[in-house]
Amino acid sequence: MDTETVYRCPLCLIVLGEEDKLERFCPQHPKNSAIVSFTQSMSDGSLLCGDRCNSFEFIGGKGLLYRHVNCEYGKNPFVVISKNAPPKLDVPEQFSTEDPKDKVIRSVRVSHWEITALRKLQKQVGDGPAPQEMWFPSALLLHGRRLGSPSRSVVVNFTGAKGVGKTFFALHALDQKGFSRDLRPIEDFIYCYPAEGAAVQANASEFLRTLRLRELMRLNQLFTTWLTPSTPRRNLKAAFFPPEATPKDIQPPEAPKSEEALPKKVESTRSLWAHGRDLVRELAEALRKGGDDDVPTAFQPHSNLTKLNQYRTLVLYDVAGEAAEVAHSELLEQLDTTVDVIAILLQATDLAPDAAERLSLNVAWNRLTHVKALPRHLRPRCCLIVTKCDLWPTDAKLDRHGFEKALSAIGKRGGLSLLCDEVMAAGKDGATIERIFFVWPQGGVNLKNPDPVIRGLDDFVQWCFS
Ligand SMILES: Nc1nc2c(ncn2[C@@H]2O[C@H](COP(=O)(O)OP(=O)(O)OP(=O)(O)O)[C@@H](O)[C@H]2O)c(=O)[nH]1
Ligand SMILES: [Mg+2]
Ligand SMILES: [Zn+2]
Ligand SMILES: [Zn+2]
Repeated sequence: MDTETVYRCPLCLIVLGEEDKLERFCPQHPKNSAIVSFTQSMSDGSLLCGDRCNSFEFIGGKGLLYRHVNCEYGKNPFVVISKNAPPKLDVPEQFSTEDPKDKVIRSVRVSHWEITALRKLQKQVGDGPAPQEMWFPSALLLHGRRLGSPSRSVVVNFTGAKGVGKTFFALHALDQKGFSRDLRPIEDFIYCYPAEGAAVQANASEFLRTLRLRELMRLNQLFTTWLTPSTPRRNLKAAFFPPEATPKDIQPPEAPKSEEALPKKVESTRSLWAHGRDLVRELAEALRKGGDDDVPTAFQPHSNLTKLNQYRTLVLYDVAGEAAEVAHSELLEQLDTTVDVIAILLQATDLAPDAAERLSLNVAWNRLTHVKALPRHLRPRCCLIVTKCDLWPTDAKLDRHGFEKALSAIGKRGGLSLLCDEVMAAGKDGATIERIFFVWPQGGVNLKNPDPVIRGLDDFVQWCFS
């Protein structure tokens, strides 16, 4: 195996090593479950269900699941722990919640595949003690190389002030209809980290509510009324994309329509070229050294573990605004050095000449200073996402240049002027911000348009995988 390849648990983000164990559960062969040592599984394929079982190819009802034994953060929100009884898995089919439209408490059924899979697990555990960790699809086992080179799994930290649109954008990144070009997700996985000390019911219903949101989107129904401010924690939203990029996927975007003029993006072709160049270099280096062991992973026949990683996965940590609004957040500091990309969101409406407060700009500046202060070798790639561009509030053009103009018109002093400097430098050598994306739902958010295309989403996702 390529020594640079590392595998990480998607829920706690630690690099899996000798002491770590995973349990696998195959819904097609529930009796075949086993706890396997991670290192051992590299050589004997014990992380797969069996020679003839293809559950590793699926995400969803038929797909192989793992849990990271003793995972520090990834606990199952449906496990009830009581004093005198063993931990019990209790996955409801429905939950009660206030309907945001008429404010009446209703019972809502959730039929996302995760609930079906967890109920199957519940049946399997029966009266025995339930493991306390959360299960995740085998394809979500993070696979990457240490050196931030192009990877098939990209972990993004989404942060920004409250209400800036993190959850809205993250949810659309899981939805095929949010995209306008060929690269579209084929499945998704959602997880809400249970709040410490909170009642099981509260954690479970937050999780069910998020799954319900996703379901409404899939059904093309209005879901924005269901968006609630998140509790100050992270949520995980993962989108799975088809295995290989076809050349069509990585074409530069079509020229924007005049009223939506955005800077021409040549980034995706550039990075594709850079990726190819890196692979050729690696291969040349390996051939020069000689010996099969040195052949880079991309050229090796599929080992049992690489079988699992056919999908490209985009993992979005959607961190509630409160965490970003304080000067120091332990949660963010931990995430900042373990993710591949830090995406800082700010909202276009804060650019209005008469905006009452510009919280999202101040938070973005605060976040940027933290990213800048990280040691080089620990610093993830960083981008800025300008949300709510359907509500673009200034006369300046909706493009990079107009954004710079609008920013400098409102803030010449203090933090805002420093934010301006960072924005001006974006994309240049050594700059903190690598790219700026402008995003908005085409046609705005309204009842007639519950599931719009999200402008800028394709570019963002392609950049993440580049
Ligand atoms: N018009 C418009 N509204 C948006 C857009 N993005 C989000 N919204 C709305 O803004 C509100 C807040 O969005 P959220 O995604 O919940 O914000 P958040 O950043 O997750 O907020 P917290 O979870 O509280 O930190 C919702 O009512 C969304 O419908 C956008 O691009 N355009
Ligand atoms: Mg949110
Ligand atoms: Zn199986
Ligand atoms: Zn873990």
